[in-house]
Amino acid sequence: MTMDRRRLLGAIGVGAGGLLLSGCDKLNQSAGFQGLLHRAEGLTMRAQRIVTDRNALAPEFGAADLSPVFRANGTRMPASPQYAAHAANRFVDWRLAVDGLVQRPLSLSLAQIGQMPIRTQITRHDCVEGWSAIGKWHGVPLKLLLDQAGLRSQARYIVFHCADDYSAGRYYESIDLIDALHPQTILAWGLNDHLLPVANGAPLRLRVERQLGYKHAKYVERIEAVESLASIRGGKGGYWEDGHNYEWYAGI
Ligand SMILES: Nc1nc2c(c(=O)[nH]1)N[C@H]1C(S)=C(S)[C@@H](COP(=O)(O)O)O[C@H]1N2
Ligand SMILES: [Mo]
Repeated sequence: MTMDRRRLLGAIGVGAGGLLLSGCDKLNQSAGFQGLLHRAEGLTMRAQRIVTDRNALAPEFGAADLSPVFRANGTRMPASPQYAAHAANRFVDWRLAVDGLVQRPLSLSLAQIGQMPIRTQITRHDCVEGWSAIGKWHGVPLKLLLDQAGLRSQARYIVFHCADDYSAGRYYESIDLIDALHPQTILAWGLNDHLLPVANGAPLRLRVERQLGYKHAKYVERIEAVESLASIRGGKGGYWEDGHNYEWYAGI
């Protein structure tokens, strides 16, 4: 289905503006369709599983579709002195921790992560605030990091702990293993053929292409495998979920 849509869009040669108005997106955004979806009590993941294939790929685009500027949203520069010191030092002493329900907890430098296999993908980012942008991301598939750490059998969710303080504490997000192991779910260290700018989450940010913008945690410094989200912070799996009633599963 993804391939058919991509071939169709390629064949009719629409540019970035046209892509934003392609048929599926119109359907997703139409009030009637949204209303239909939300009428079902407790939609989100269960119903999403029935109406869409969660393993399907998000559309990928071509170089001609790239947004001239990939805007930044939310935190643009984490406020902590530790972060400022890492940024000033080009993140050479920065480490990513991978821990929780894993057999081999990891502490990886950016150089080590950069030496792992690279996936590059041009995808569209959709923010609930009503803007979209197409960017080219470079990073390591999350699955490879999790394979290296060895998930324990009880692990059900992956939590991303970020370096930036939002009003109620550090930003954080979480996804289930279907998204964590999805081939387009990457920890990106590059954007548009450059290292990731600070404003877009340097040195490492999540791309989870089947979900909305707020799920794409920036400034990730710790990845934790857990059995349940109940004991993490507010218990709803993310900064916006805990404090502002955003959906935990924000499928697009
Ligand atoms: N750590 C962290 N991650 C975050 C945010 C943030 O403020 N802090 N904002 C989220 C939101 S709402 C969006 S739309 C995207 C914005 O990514 P960008 O700055 O690269 O556009 O990051 C998401 N991840
Ligand atoms: Mo957003």
